[in-house]
Amino acid sequence: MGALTEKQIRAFHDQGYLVVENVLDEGVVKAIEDEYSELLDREVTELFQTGRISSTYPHLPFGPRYVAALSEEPALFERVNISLPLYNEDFPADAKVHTGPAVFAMLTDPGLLDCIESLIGPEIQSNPVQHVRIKPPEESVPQSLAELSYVGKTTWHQDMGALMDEADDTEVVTAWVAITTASRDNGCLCAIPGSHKKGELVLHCPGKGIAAENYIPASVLGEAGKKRVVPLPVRRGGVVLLNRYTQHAAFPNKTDQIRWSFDLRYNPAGQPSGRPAFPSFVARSIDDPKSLIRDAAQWTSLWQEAHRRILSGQYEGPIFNADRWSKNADLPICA
Ligand SMILES: O=C(O)CCC(=O)C(=O)O
Repeated sequence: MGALTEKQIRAFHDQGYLVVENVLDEGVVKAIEDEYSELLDREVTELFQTGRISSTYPHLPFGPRYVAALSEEPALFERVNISLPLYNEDFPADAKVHTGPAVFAMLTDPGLLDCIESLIGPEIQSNPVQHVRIKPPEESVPQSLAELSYVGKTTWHQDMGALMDEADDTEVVTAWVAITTASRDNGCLCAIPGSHKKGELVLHCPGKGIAAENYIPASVLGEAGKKRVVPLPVRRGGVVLLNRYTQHAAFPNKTDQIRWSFDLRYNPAGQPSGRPAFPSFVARSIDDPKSLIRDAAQWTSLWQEAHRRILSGQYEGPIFNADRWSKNADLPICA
């Protein structure tokens, strides 16, 4: 049964976004923090043992420890992500994807799936376009990651623009989950109300430093668009739901603490995900309960298999749809 009221569903369809507080129980959020503390501990130990960082920073709490290790080894962000890397070239044989039980519990959380069910019905597939974004205070972001939205700034975009064309008719919904309370000061999302209504992609430019960071140029956003920007603060455990065409971005983190979120995506079961290299799974189903993935071990093996197929060349296509916007690189509007 869906969790959202008629009024909330109407607001989502009118505005293209909806902030829902108190979706995840404190226990679910705390389990993620504990799991990530252990993950960070393992990662910094390995980085230290292989001489890539000068200390494991054992006495620091999670946020400062992550920031300290990241400043020495920017690749750390990729080692804690819940996705494999998005590039084909030089795909790392030892690429990591974090698929722990606490993250799986969040992905399949009944309260979260109830919200999604209100929007797309009860046959729900977890879409593998998903990331963790642990954002340091702006001045502590390593220079090489400043343009990368996992760590640094998030420019204006529509989520549909990051998918392969195969997903053009897919009704994917983004669920942006706050692990730390997100405020305007620490870099919450912001959106332009109603910007999804045409149901089409506007022009994006390929990112300047990082091509995969597609952005909508200021002139396409227009003065009117910029004036209508709405900040979307949300407390820890709350969720921001986004239509696939909603134009949105995130504010920079101006505080001295990390800002931590996960962005997850769900689509009606059976629709293409837009990232065929990576595994989708059925998270809720009445019609076909046998198709459900029920634990993190099963989910982990799906990612392991995806990794193997990419490395062996069995998966031959691009991982990310770079072609969608790269052709715009020379347009004056993208200069
Ligand atoms: O958290 C962020 O900075 C950006 C997330 C985002 O834009 C998304 O999930 O589509």
